[in-house]
Amino acid sequence: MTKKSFKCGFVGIAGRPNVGKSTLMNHLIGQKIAITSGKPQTTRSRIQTVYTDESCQIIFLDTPGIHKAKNRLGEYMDEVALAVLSEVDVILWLVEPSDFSGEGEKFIARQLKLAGKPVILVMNKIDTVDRKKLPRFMDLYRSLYPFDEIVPVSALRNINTESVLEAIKARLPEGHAFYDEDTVTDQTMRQIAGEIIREKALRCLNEEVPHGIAVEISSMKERKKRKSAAPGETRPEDVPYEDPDTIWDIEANLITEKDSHKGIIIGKGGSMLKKIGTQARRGIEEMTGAQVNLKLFVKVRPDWRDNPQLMRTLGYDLKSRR
Ligand SMILES: Nc1nc2c(ncn2[C@@H]2O[C@H](COP(=O)(O)OP(=O)(O)OP(=O)(O)O)[C@@H](O)[C@H]2O)c(=O)[nH]1
Ligand SMILES: [Mg+2]
Repeated sequence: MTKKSFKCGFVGIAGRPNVGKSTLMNHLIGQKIAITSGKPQTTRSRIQTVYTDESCQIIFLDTPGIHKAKNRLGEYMDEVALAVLSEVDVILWLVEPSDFSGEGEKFIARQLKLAGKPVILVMNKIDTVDRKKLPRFMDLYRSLYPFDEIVPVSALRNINTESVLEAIKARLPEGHAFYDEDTVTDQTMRQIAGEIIREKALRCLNEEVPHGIAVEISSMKERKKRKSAAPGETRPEDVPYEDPDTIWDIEANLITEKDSHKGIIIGKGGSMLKKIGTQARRGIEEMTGAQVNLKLFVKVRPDWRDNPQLMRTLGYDLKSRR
């Protein structure tokens, strides 16, 4: 009997903003690593995660939504997304089920042709439409690009997502695993904590305010709980944390570009900042499995989204990514 060969490769997840790229990646790897929200341009950087089973290892690269950039941050995001297309073995183009296709779709189709990789069209959010319409939507996309395969799914409702893995596996090169099976992501705990805070700000705030927010973790320290609790400190036996002996002390700045936005982020009597802080603390506690003390501050950095130096200090730098 011949031994089945192992497959390993990189898969880029690309598409317009808000189509569900990060939701699908989190679902496929079975863990929440990339943040998600109902607002476009949630993902700003390339986020790598690793899926490993007995027959293959898939290294996913989630990317920012490709869009018409209105500032330098937008240009950076588009550059990150387009660079991934040439670095991977297989591309997933995620779209929503609709018969609308415009300049954005044509642009992406042209970039895919340039990349010359196998492309799987993943039509996501099929839970939102009448299934009878799907063949028509697929025909429209087929007229834009000669896909290797088209897979209709709902990442949120877990419909047909296994087929995405099968379609990828069929096109992965043979090879050994690059990472050990415990590796899940290239993101540090500090980066994930910052992203969780940004996610809660995105979800709590409206209009243009959340898009101008960046998060800077100024301090993140782990300490062991004392045997007898200090005032305000919970004793290990009080809370069912996975790691009951540890506390994370985190201080973070919510960076905004306008003075007028600072007041909105803080809210009446500090209520909005408190809401964001409470949700973020819970999210970080889920990630660390330990108690978290989170202190949030709001700082104004005028027009940081058009300032390459400020962008660099906030982690949006193409050079540091490579
Ligand atoms: N109904 C429905 N909603 C979905 C599905 N997949 C994702 N969503 C929702 O779509 C919104 C956007 O999801 P994200 O995963 O953040 O989308 P994205 O493509 O990563 O967005 P950007 O990072 O901004 O490019 C969120 O509110 C998700 O809950 C789906 O299958 N069905
Ligand atoms: Mg995303």
